[in-house]
Amino acid sequence: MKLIIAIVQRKDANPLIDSLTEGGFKVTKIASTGGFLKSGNTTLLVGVEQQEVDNVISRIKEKCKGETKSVETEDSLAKSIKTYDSYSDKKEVKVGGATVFVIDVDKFKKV
Ligand code: 2BA
Repeated sequence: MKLIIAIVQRKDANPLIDSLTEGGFKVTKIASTGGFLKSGNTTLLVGVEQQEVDNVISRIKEKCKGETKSVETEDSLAKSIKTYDSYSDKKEVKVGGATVFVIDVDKFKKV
């Protein structure tokens, strides 16, 4: 068995969960925060048999399209408020898409 951990944008989470549940997969949704942007994202946990991993990853790819955006980090906003100037620390980052980890599960039990 494998545990798929997918970190996705919040807006993509529900369409992806719908796709996964339609496919017969069980999903847990966790509210999470990215360490770099310090903004909310969503982490999904999906426990599957090995042969289903590619099916899940293709559903993730279909629902989570990436794009490059110029964003202002929370830190730079805080600096800007503190100094009352037009300090800008925008970063070009790829947002969307998904960060996916596939982990071996030693034991799976419901007790
Ligand atoms: P964040 O840490 O908020 O990162 C958001 C995006 O900012 C990243 O997108 C990447 O494009 C950029 N970024 C992150 N760290 C950077 C840095 N030190 N310098 C320049 N740009 C940087 P993704 O790579 O698609 O990651 C999306 C979210 O997935 C991350 O949000 C984080 O929550 C999670 N993530 C990504 N890689 C991870 C890892 N190795 N371990 C744990 N979580 C990870």
